[in-house]
Amino acid sequence: MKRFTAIVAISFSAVLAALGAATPAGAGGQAGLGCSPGFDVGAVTWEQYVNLPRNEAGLAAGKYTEDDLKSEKFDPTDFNGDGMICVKDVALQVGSGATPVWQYFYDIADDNASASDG
Ligand SMILES: [Ca+2]
Repeated sequence: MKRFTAIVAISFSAVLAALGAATPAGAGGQAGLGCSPGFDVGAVTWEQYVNLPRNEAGLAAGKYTEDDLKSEKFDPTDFNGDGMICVKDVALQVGSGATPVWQYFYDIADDNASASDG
């Protein structure tokens, strides 16, 4: 039983570490796993994606559900099926004059999309 708790704790801190590494503050060097330069948040897993601030805000505001995010956003974007997508914080980039909808959304694209030539 104690082992299970330890594993959960390790997983949680790994997610936090990954999220920290993906914040714009650390941007510059890491383009992520095959993400285009504009995708400042980088490549994220579903766990990271659903916990991003704007998605959390959208969930809290009832703009969509976790199922919506998974079935309408994450899954259809993950073309190569590796469980990672690239995220761009549009509202952050266009500033406060942004179309309000971006308050609760990110622009997303598959990582390493050019590898889909199989
Ligand atoms: Ca992918």
